[in-house]
Amino acid sequence: MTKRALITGITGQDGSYLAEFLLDQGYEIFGMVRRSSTVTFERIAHLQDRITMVYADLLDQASMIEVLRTYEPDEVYNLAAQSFVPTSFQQPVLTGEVTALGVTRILDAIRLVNPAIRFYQASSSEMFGKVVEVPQKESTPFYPRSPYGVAKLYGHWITINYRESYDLHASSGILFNHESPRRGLEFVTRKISYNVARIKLGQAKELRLGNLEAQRDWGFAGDYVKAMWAMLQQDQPDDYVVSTGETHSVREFCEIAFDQVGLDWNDFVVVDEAFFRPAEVDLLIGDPAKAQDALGWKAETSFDQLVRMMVDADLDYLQGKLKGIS
Ligand code: NAP
Ligand code: F7E
Repeated sequence: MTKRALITGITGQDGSYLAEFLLDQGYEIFGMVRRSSTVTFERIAHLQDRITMVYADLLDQASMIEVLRTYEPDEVYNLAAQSFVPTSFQQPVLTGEVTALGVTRILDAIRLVNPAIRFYQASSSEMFGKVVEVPQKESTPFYPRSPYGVAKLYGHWITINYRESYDLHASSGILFNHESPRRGLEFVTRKISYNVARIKLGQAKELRLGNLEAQRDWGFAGDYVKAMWAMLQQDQPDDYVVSTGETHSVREFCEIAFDQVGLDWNDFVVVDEAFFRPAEVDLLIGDPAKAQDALGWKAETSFDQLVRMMVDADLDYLQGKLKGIS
């Protein structure tokens, strides 16, 4: 029988890649979207005729219950969140409502409507924050450094709590940063690739950034959504770190991105205090051994490939050769 998956956050970066992947696996997809005065479907425009859009909001419990009752999914992937760390400092309560309590709303809806539904929670390496162990693995203690990290930690633990209390097949993927040409323009990787392309095309003269020394374990989103699916195919629910096992600085990202267009990053990057955060996460590097062993998952795209892919895509996008990536 055709499996049915509900994806919250389908209009986001990961939602679009997960929808593509699940469609390839033969799934029927229900994409949860919230009402907006403007259309937010750019990333999934190419899939729209193969997905059923369903309207609900993580802030509205009844809407979640109604969606589950009506569309009867076998699997729910909870990718929706207020996901931008700086916004979480400006809007900490909203971030808590969506990114933390939103998880309880959907878990409770599953418990009430059909506890057999398998559930994926998009946990984050931001939960490790000021890291107490290098590299970070599933057993590493958490130390979040932003309202976003704190909210994700709540979502992580409520997922474990519902698994243990109600025997739900609920798993958390502790995903490290993953990027793509569909990444939001405000995140540092896409901000760099987009502006490198603008500079190359003569549309901008400089790139203003914050902390160039921050180090992240950056992978490709298209690889990471496969791990989400693999978690829900296991007999038992569990939690998994999903990462490349390598770390690189923002500075290194700049070096390769400018190199891709034959320019020197030193000539264009300006450090601007406005982009520093009240509390920073200095270093993230994940140990993906458990995901490799248990799920057979491995990052397939190197850091160098990722950076160059993003710059090339933005050059195409800005020249009108590519749609659906902003
Ligand atoms: P994203 O591009 O920011 O997408 C977030 C999605 O959440 C959008 O579809 C957004 O809808 C939706 N959303 C926000 N508030 C909502 C609400 N109240 N009700 C329903 N939907 C709502 O995020 P992403 O990069 O794809 O990440 C996917 C998930 O993984 C997020 O939970 C994120 O926190 C988590 N995560 C991401 C990374 C990463 O490196 N990308 C790493 C670890 C964990 P609109 O289009 O309407 O705004
Ligand atoms: O910042 C530094 C910044 O905003 C990365 C989200 O998907 O991954 C993401 O969170 C680093 C930070 O991502 C700028 O200070 C320097 O150290 O791209 P980012 P993030 O905060 O790591 C995790 C895993 C998630 O779960 C989140 O949802 O880059 N940085 N200069 C800058 N960052 C930004 N945004 N802009 C700058 O100008």
